[in-house]
Amino acid sequence: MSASIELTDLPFGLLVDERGELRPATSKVERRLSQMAGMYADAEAERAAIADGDPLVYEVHQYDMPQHPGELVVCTTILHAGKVGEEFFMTKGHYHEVRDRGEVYYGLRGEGVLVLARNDAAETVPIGPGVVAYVPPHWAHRTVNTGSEPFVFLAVYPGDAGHDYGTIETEGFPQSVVARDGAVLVTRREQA
Ligand code: S6P
Ligand code: ZN
Repeated sequence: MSASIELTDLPFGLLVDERGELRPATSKVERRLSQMAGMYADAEAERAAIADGDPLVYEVHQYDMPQHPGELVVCTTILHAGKVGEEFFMTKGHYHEVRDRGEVYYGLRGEGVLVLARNDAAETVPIGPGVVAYVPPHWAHRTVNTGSEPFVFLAVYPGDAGHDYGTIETEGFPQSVVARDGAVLVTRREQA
């Protein structure tokens, strides 16, 4: 770590609301379905949805920090409601580039599931308003909106964690979350 890195040495407050607005935010990311092509099990439904308007799946609003382990990044995710085939809208999912960096999520609105994977192990944690969910170091993580309104949560993670999307793009998650017979079901993922 460079000694010249500029650390944030003054306290401050951010305003967050249940819509996921973070004020101020220093960066915003929008992910449309075409930017996560190949991640849903039903390839035909995925192609059709991209052709039919390419829906906005989620947004991330972030207050960026120096890439230093002592700093904490704060961001919100607004994961919209929808399905591709029977699979609920979800984030791409990632490992932290620095594998031993954990993370905390805090539910603000809607209903969702945090899906985690490590080696052959798989776990899920339901998140709703007021729930604090813990992502331990070394676990890949993604969220899924299992409701009919936006699923919104706040996340806090170390400044140097980084994001490894490539491993998930190659290997996928062992579990997917689907709507079947009117119920929310966590299933063994069928590869696309
Ligand atoms: C960052 C944290 C979240 C996700 C966001 C979008 O470490 O886990 O802010 O970035 O939910 O998911 P993804 O997988 O596209 O980064
Ligand atoms: Zn993360």
